[in-house]
Parts: sequence; structure tokens; C-alpha cells
Amino acid sequence: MEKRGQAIRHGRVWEARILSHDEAAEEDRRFDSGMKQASKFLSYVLRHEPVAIGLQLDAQGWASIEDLVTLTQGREVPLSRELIEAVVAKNDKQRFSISPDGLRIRANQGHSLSVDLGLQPVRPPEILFHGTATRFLESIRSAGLAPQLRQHVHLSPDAETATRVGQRHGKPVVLQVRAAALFDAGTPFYLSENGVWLTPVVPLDYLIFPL
Ligand code: HQG
Repeated sequence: MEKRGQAIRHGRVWEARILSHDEAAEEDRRFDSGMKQASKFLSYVLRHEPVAIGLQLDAQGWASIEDLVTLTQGREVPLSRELIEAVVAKNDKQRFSISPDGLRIRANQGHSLSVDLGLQPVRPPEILFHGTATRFLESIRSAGLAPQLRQHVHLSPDAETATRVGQRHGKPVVLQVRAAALFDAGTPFYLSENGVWLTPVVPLDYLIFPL
């Protein structure tokens, strides 16, 4: 009996442990999904549509964190300073920066809005990579790479990253860009705060398609 009682007691303890483990995992999941939602929302308002919440960006793309908190209360994605700071610190691609005084935030790249990130032209490596989807190839083969809705064409430093970028659009394909030659021909290249290469356009002559 005693043994059974112990076993039951142990069982309960074990059950309680499993439960609390599950609860902790659930809490982590909720936190992660809250961060993801906040990150997507920040990308949207800081890169594309600040007017959607009446937010003002300055010419360099900075927004006041206090304004962001105030303007998002009672909306779908209410932000707090803590949540914003966590998103900036933990973001997988370091998409955002907070100003040195801690008062403002901006997206490091990816804007469709015209903002001046203050980046200086840099000579890129010989080859950079562009991940796209196979369904865009025909058009790219005739027109080269255009920034479409964004300010710049986005290029990756390695083929693995480019593959991930291309996957967002469909079946991925990676093009090589003769970046140093294009730079030497007078086209500026910029390196964003989070390691993404940016350039206004890539003409066909500077693209290498996979066989
Ligand atoms: C394609 C993500 C037809 C281009 C990523 C791309 C990146 C053409 C799509 C960042 C074309 C535009 C940007 C032409 C280019 N004809 N299609 N002539 N020229 N395209 O999303 O480079 O996660 O605006 O190949 O990691 O995919 O948001 O650009 O497929 O860094 O931080 O038009 O977004 O960063 O798509 O991605 P996008 P992208 P985040």
C-alpha cells in the first residue's frame, strides 16, 4: 500500500512537473508569437505605412518609441517599450535599431518609403547573391533586377541567405550579381546595419543565371 501511495504521490509530482513544463512551454510560445506579431507590425509601420496609425517618421526613418506606444494602445498590436526593446534585441535578422539616446526606433532596411538611412557607398565583394522565385525569372531575364516596391534591390552575402529570401516568394532560385564590376561602373552599393547589401538596380549584364 505504502509503495502504491508513494507511487501515486510520485505520479502526482511527476504530473505536476509535466504540467508546469507544458505551461512554461505554452508561455514561451505565446511570448514568441507576440514578438513575431510585434516584429511584423513594426516592419509594416516603420518601412511602409506609418500613416496607418498616424505615426510620423523623420527623413532618416526614425520614429519616437513613446509615440509608437501611445498610438498602438487599444489597437490590434498594442506595443509597450519593453516589448519593442525585446523585439529589437532578439530579432533574428536585426531588422531594427534603437537610437543611442533610446528614444527612437527605425528599420535597418526594406523600406518602400523614401528615407535616407545615411549609408555610405561601399565597394562590395566580387559576387553577391539575389534570392528570387522561379516565376519571376522570365521577367528578370528581360529587365534585370528592379527594386519593385522597395527603395533598393536587396542582395545577400551568401547563397544560403539568398535561398531563404527567395523561398518567401515561391520555388527559390539564386542569381549571382557581379557586384564589384557594377560598383566600378558607377552604381552605388550600401551595406545595411544588419548585413543586407542594397543597390538601386542590377542591369542584366551584371547577372549570372544558374544553368
Ligand atoms: C523580384 C526580406 C520581376 C525580386 C528579405 C523579388 C530581404 C523582379 C521581388 C528583403 C524583377 C521583390 C527584400 C523583375 C526583381 N521582374 N520580378 N524585373 N526584379 N524582382 O520582397 O529581395 O524579412 O520586395 O527578385 O530578407 O525578396 O522583410 O524583395 O523576388 O532582405 O526583413 O521582385 O525582405 O527581409 O520582392 O526581399 P521583395 P526581396 P525581411
